[in-house]
Amino acid sequence: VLIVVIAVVVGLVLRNNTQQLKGTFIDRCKKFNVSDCQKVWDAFEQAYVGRDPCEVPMEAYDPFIAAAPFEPACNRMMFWSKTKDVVHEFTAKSDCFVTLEDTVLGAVADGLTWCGKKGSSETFTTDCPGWVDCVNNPVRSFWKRVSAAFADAACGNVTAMLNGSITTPFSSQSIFGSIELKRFNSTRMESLNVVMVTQKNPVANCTNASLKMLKAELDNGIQYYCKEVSEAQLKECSNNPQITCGACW
Ligand code: AVW
Repeated sequence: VLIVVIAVVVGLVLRNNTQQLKGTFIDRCKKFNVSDCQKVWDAFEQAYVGRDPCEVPMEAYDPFIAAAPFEPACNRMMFWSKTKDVVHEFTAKSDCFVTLEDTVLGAVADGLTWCGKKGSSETFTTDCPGWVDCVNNPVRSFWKRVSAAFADAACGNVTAMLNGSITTPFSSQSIFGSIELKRFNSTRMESLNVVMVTQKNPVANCTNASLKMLKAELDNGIQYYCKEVSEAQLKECSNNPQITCGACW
């Protein structure tokens, strides 16, 4: 028994970065009943392995998008900006809305850091460029590419959760503003429903100036609505799943 325990411990210590990230990726992938998660991993890895970690454009993940099975959930798709925690706390408790991170496309990499190196076939999880260190880094390009795919699929009535506790809830430089909003298409989409999440003393509401820019960028033919919802109200809704879907706002 002792020998087995020692062997397992040594094995764990020797597990390299590639295997750790791959393990997490494959485990998360399998939760979506994907038949060939190895194939999805291979397509993901080819985007950055052996490359300079500042020279990975978003197109490098095209094969990953092609390999990952993803079906749009019309009328339930949830976009967000500056509300990461509150939106996921909300969607985790019910199946009414689906964020990118709730799909296989986003779930496999949520919260992770990775990059490759020129001349190496390994995946590294430390000493990778940060979000703003260089534009074409593996993590930022990944989120741009999967966000584009998620927005391309947006259909029916779509929701976006924005932060009413900051002065500029909508930023045209965010992924939501620079990628997703631009790809919303009126042939598939009926409406964009902004949910402005507010706290006790809201800094911004639906009359906020930044929303004018959002409306101006929205494809003609997509209806625009905005509603203010307090964080307390959101919590109440997620604790009562039967009212979450239709009647929360
Ligand atoms: P966000 P987005 N430095 O809350 O609209 C480090 O602004 O962009 O929402 N990390 C960053 C930076 C930065 N300057 N900017 C963004 N990030 C990372 C996918 C960070 O992890 C979904 F479909 C932050 O928590 C949403 O609709 C996250 O990106 C949409 O994109 C979100 O930044 C949200 O992107």
